[in-house]
Amino acid sequence: MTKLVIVKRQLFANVLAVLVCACGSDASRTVDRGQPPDASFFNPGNGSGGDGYGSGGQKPDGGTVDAGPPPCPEEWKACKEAFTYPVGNETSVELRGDFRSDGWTNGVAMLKSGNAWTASVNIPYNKKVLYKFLTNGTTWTFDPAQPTITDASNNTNNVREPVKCAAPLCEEPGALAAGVYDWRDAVIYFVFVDRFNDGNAANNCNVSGVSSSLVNYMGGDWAGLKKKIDDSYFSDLGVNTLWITVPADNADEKGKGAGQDNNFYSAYHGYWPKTLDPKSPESCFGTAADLKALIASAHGKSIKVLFDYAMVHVHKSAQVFTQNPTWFWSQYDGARNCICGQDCDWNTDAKRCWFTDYLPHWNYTSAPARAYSVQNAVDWVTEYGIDGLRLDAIKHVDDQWLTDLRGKLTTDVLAKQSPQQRFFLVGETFSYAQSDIKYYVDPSAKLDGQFDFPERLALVKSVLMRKSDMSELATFLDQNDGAYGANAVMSPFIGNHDLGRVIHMAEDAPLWDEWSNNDKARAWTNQPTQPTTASAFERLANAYAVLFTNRGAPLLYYGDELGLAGAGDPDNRRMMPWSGLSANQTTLRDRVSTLLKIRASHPATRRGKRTTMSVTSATWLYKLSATGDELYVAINRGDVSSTVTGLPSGNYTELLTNATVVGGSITVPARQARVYVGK
Ligand SMILES: [Ca+2]
Ligand SMILES: [Ca+2]
Repeated sequence: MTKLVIVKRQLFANVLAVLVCACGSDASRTVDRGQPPDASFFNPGNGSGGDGYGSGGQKPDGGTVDAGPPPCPEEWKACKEAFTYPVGNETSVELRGDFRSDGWTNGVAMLKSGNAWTASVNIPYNKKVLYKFLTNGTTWTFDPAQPTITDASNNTNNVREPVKCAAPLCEEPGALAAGVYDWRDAVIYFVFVDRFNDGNAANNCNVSGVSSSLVNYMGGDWAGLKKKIDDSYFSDLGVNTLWITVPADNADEKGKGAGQDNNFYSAYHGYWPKTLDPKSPESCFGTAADLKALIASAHGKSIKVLFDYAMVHVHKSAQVFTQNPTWFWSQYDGARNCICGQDCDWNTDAKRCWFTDYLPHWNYTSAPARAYSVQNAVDWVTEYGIDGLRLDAIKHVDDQWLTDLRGKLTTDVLAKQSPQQRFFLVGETFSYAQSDIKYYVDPSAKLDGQFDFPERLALVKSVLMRKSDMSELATFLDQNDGAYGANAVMSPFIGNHDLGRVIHMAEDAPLWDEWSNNDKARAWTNQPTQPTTASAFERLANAYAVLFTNRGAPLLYYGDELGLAGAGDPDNRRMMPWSGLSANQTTLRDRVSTLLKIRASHPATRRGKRTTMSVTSATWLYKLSATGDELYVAINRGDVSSTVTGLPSGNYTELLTNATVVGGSITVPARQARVYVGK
């Protein structure tokens, strides 16, 4: 089984096209999207892992209060069991075994009581346990009262046959100490500050000579965002974390796009930092006091705040560059003009090439440069008391910068907290290869997680574009769930600021796919109008039903809760509409809100174990279970009503329609999701 999984992962990594990131420069959108992966992108077949409902004796409780213990995934159940060893002339005895993941290396010290050494430990429910005793810290000894078993490698252990205790404990993996925020509970919303809400016309900026109003400042600011926080827009929507664009002061001049892009842009996006001082943030968005007020409002509503942090480069007008040129790579490398995508390569020169000729790339092999930059990131954190950072284009900085940052956050920020929180570092590596993304994920030394581009692709292909089967999505997600390590908190998403707006991929005839670049072709001219057919909105709602009932800290790109229209960058950054919404748009937003309320009240959606009950080309029914919580999610991405099998007998409340439903075969209308909880 293990071998099969490894083979599949290697296959997965091999067939995926690796993408090159120009993310964050915003001088250019020359992302090379590579070649489309072939049909084996998804590992087809064997999508229905459902093993029915009867194995654990768990059933909907029929509405009675005392119907038995709360539901618990089989894998989390444990039984408290006593182990004993007869007292001899030894001075210490440890119990070691596979009753827990580190049980062979970290023993449980046994206590001497009368004629026996004893230890009471939690062992997995209904699973065979192998164990031995270590006496005096040196000698392996067997339990004389229990049988032994010798494996093919000639290792002999005691064996305890599977135990089914009457009242098993439920031990959730990854549970945190009281008072420590669990980032698996986060729902992130990306606020593109300049495009969100203009709360103060007096601070509006205008850069002359840019190619379109789409790439000039539009007036959004921190006061406008604060107003929406205060008006409970995010609380009503179900969002509890905001990622806001880079707050550092940016260059005030125009800049030409990189490479073949001859358009002129402004720094409305925040990725051309000029003044790094946290006390003097971008005046086009407000004052330091405005930014602090925004954060106070957010925290007052239990909303966390992540700043976007741009650490790959500064603008050439930055004083830190003009005064410390050796802290930056030279634009010229001998004979080469080291611009990414020109004489230097986006990949092989990733950590030194300039995105364009006015964006000097930090040289983090220089210790003083690295120390200055890391200190600056920490200064932003402490000045504003934020909860995490989103790190732009992480593959373009040396690893040492990231590990230094993690270390300094631990010593300078977390060490002063009680209890110590988890400072959330989420990165962006624009790739559909899990291996590229995973490289930076290590909550103890690097990132807590990254945006999950492979999951995004799977969701878009199956639910929005209907190009691949739901069974392929199920198989992909089963493999993807553990792909980044047990402690990672990945951020799955559907849309972001570098991709054409996803509503157009959900239309009856999608306007572009992942590989055609047609979203870019319409970014400046022939821009798409707002879709009006309900079907596109229903498909997007369906994708959200999957996104919001699965693990990770999901990301919602501003406007995508309304199915906002737009081609590729820069048309994917239109001003957020606050009036004139269609019924389809408000219905979609209401559905997002309902799904996020379900997510908030059901831990099984955030950290539960998922089991496929039935899956076909167009439908998927899965069970989610966590300690004391169990629900079923049915998705029909097809354009006709479908019968879905696998919902166990019993009575349920369907949470999206408030209907009472009887288990068995259920009917799910075209392009709809359903969420069932036992009554
Ligand atoms: Ca403004
Ligand atoms: Ca500025």
